[in-house]
Amino acid sequence: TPDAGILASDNAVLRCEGLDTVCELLLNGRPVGNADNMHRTWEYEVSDILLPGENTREVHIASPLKVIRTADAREALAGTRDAMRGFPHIRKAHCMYGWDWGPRLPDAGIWRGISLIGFGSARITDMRIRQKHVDGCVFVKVTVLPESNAGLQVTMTDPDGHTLLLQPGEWTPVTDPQLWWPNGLGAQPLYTVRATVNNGLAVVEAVVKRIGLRTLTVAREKDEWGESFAQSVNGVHFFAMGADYIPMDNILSRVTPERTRRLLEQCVAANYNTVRVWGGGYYPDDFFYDICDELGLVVWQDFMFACAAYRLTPEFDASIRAEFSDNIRRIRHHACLGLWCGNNEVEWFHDLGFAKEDPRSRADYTKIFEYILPKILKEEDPDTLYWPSSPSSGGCFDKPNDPNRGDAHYWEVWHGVKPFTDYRNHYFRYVSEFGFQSFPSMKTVESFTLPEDRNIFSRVMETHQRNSGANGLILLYLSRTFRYPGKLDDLIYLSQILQAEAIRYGVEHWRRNRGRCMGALYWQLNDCWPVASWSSLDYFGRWKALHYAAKRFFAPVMISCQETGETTGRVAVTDEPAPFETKARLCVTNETREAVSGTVCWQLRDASSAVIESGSAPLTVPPLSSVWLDERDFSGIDFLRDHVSYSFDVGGAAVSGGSALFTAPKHYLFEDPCLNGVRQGSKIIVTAECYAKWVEIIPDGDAVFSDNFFDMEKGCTEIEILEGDFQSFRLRSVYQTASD
Ligand code: BMA
Repeated sequence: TPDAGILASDNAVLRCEGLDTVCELLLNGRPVGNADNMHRTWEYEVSDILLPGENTREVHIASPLKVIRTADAREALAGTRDAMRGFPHIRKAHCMYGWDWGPRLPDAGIWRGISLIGFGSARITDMRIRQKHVDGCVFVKVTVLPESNAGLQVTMTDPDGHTLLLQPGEWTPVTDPQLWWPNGLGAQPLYTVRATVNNGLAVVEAVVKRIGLRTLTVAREKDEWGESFAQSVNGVHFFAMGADYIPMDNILSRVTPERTRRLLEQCVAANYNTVRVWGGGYYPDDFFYDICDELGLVVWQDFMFACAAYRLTPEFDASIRAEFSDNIRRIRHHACLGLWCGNNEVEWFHDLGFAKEDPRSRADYTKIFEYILPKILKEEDPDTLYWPSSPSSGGCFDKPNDPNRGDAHYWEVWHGVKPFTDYRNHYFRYVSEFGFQSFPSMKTVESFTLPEDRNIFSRVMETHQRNSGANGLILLYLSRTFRYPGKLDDLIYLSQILQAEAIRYGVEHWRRNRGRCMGALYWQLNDCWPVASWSSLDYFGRWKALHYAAKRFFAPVMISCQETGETTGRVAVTDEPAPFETKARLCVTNETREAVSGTVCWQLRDASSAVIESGSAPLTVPPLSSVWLDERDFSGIDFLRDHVSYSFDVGGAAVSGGSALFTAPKHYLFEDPCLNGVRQGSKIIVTAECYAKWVEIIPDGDAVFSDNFFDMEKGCTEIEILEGDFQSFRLRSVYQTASD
């Protein structure tokens, strides 16, 4: 039922922000239009059809399976086999047709709001906000379309509530600008820009957008290794730390602002400064970007194309152009927007020859991602970097995954079965994907299994593992690292430790080599259903070991150890039996804008925790840099019994620390740490009688702790309960998981 205002307006439009996907709309039985792209907004003029009182709206949606099957029968397009054949034909989130972590559930429906809008000549069709930073001064220019709007007023309110009047279309200086920074580098002050049209009696149109004053781009400079790729905020190059984000739910309407905020807050809790919105899903809702603005999470934004070849028919061309403009206009003003990226792995897909059955596809690729899209962006958002693909070296199929230029996806650990230590052979300029799978926690497994299904090779559990061969890969890496576990629960725990260790190896190495490498985004942050996957937070938001590890290896000030030992020399004990060295080199990385002074402490200890040798040294780490300490030679130690523990202490307390073995954990002669834990208010005090590795506190409900899956020496450790709904808990470490 339209209100009187709408009926009295000159124009009435039905605005549909999410139609999924191929459909026809009817109002009062009369056709008003069609739609075929879920990623864009559709508007239909309905003034002639609208009636006073009740109106009937119908949306007839075609089967998303029939649509792709018919199109693919006409012309087959190459695409990843993890999704249903034909998925590149339709502008619908690819992963709805399945992915190597998602089910094949291409549902359909109205997935975002539909509204009826009435307006006269005063409608604001677009508001664009640009900013210029010159010698510490910030200028803002707001352009409102159509420019002919009479009675237009534009204001900007600063974070303290002071309002400034802006002249539309003019550059206006901002006094005392408060700059926006990513998480870990500074605060996130936000300004509100408001455009209103007053017809003399009342405000008839209002558009409000929130911005942050900052420059945000990617620095690409020629250097001794090739060409850098470093995110840069307000002129400061920073190391990007975070992960790749996929749709949060297979049922799209379940994604709420509350769930999104919760997910993104967990990113901040793990010290992220960046998230990459991966191109096989959909463009997130406005609230996603609002929350990223507030939390200081820089967004690497892919356009929605992934792992496929596309055919640029005239209809497809028109459809994606509209999709690009809609989404660029919707997202471009956000403080968090770090860069636009054409697609996920499509340039690489062609370069690897995966589109070979499709000779036109290279030409179509070039036209879409190196002509149409950059041209639209030049018009609509020239201030944000456009990067043609991920990974890419800048386009033209010129070695898209070159380690010395642009961003890289590195999958030799995991898909290529290389050992974790292989990360250290690669420096990359910015790693936008690398990952390792694990099983979700036992509680999550229980949510989709019956007791008789609780075996990773059961039919139900295999259905919740979408990457063929992945269970075998987990077991292979397990065999290289741990002793054979006795129970599913321990297997899950060890799979999570493997995952955390894999990613830690990579990130610590790249942060140690900060400057050459300037970003590490692991695959992947989250899940869209309960599944075995590369995520660090499972579908229910439960922290896997990797998320706790991320909190440590993404800590703004982090100490890490580059050890040399049996595992860096050979994968299996039967490999080349030449003697290997036992050495360790510590490094402290500071990703803040202030220098940090403290003390580096290390101890060589045996399995009982007894100190064999130790040392400490004061160290000042300049802002945004890594400082290596001298390498220490531990030759002659008992590498099966001895390990190194280390910490960086500031003001008497360790801000970062860890321990390193010189052999695989399965061969280290762990002793029983006799773990004991006591709850004291909001804390759990854990005591160990000797060295304990990857200590897990396992509550009987859900909880988030200040740390978990941590290493400790003989003594006690205080762990904070940050969130918790549990009665009791138990403890385990790797010592307890070996079966007889
Ligand atoms: C990358 C991603 C995804 C995939 C992941 C794991 O290529 O872009 O397509 O889920 O690898 O295989």
